[in-house]
Amino acid sequence: MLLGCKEPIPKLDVSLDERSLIPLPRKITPNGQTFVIYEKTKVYTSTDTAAVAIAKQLIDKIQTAYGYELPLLEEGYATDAYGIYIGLTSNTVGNPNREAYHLKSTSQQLRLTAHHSSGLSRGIQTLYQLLPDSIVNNITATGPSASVLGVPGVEIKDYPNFAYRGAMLDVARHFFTVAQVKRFIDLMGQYKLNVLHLHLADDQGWRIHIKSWPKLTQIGGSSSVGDQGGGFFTQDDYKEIINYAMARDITIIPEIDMPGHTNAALASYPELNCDGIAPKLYTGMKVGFSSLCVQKERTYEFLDDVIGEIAALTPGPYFHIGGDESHATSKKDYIYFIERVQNIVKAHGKRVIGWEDIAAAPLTEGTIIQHWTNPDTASLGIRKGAKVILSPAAKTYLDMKYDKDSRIGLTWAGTTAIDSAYLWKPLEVLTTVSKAHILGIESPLWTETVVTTSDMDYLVFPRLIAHAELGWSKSSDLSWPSFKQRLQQHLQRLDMMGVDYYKAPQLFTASNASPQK
Ligand code: TNX
Repeated sequence: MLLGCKEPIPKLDVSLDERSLIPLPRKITPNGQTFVIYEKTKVYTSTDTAAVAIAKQLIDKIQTAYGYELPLLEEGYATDAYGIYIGLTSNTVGNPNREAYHLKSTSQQLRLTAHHSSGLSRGIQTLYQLLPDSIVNNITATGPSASVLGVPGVEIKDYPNFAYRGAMLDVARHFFTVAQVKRFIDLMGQYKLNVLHLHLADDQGWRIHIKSWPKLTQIGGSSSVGDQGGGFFTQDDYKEIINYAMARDITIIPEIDMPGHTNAALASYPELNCDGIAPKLYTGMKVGFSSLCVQKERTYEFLDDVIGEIAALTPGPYFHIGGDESHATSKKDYIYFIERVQNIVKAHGKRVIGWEDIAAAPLTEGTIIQHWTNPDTASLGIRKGAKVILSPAAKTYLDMKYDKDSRIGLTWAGTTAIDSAYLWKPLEVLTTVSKAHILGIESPLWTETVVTTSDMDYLVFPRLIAHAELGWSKSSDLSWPSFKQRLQQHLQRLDMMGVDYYKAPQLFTASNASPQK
């Protein structure tokens, strides 16, 4: 106890075993002490805006869950009084990675430091996992909860295995609102994922307003799979999503899939069709039947406008051009098209990402391919100099069923149980690849069978959590029994957040309440 304190700091003894850390940090050294947070605990920050922002996030989170506001002090960071310290420092993790962070708790202090703001964004998530599960509560919804919080004493030095750790949300087959996307960002961010790829246009719907081509959303935004209503993001909506993600250090990657997967655009503007006739809106689930008219100059004026407007709204470095399953485009046309579009994207200052299919075309410098189904095609792209994002369908496609009885989902790539989603080696997916070629992992949620938030939760969780650990944690530390145990412990937190995850029988043993499908 510090001399001079008017009242004693409450006492609490919390063991690290009571907390579940996912993804597993690199280096964890418990010290047997407990840091106690209660309403008088001061939060000190370095003068950096990033440190202040993270401190405010922590204070907000505690206020939302427990109803009291910790005092924030932008002075006194250099002292060593009892308190929480959040700051940018020189590198104390021993790894230059921008997401590296150092977290240390003793009975006297809780310190979160990093040499880059991204490290603070990742580290704060670890701190939330070191707090009781009730940290996810909303006090106005749940009533008063415990107000003295114990953080187990530990030193953590942590940084990611892969730089790119993403999820994809298809808002084209079914539309999801800004609120649903924000909720998704919050959930994925808890597991240190740092990219959200938005699949913004497909045969069944065009979901982002383009001022120079307004019928894209007026007409093309009105449909969905099964004719279950449409929807689209205004440019302000899109900016709102971007800003929300940015505050959590998550990059948004917009995708406009082309030249195939474009029926919604073709239905909106007859001039984009080679025969000048607009097809009907499409509400089925087939792929590979539509194509922009590759030979028409108007097509490239259209794309220059669309890519230009979206690129101008997007602070992240990437623009995804899709390029998959263009079965209605001749190979010659496809190659010509992909070459031209890469140049348009570059002219708007963005780096191109495309599904692995684009490896059939010459790839401009810096183009990234996203592997999904054919390792040979992906390897061809790598030989052409591309880096790769790994989304092997049989392991990472969140829209695959867990087993044949899953209530929604597809099965074209097989079924993917939770252990299967965890048990694969990113370095072994493509034989011709070394770690230097791999940017990271992305888990796509295609939404042909996904309509509600509950549907989304069911397919995404807990598999996305498994992928997050594969992307972040040291590969030699990965262990299914350890992950399974931590995940089982973490389920209560998902329950408290109202996440309607799949209650996989394999996660419920005799000692752990029984599941229902
Ligand atoms: C394949 S993955 C597609 C999507 C579908 C998905 C369904 C990819 C590049 N194309 O158009 O939605 O399968 O799993």
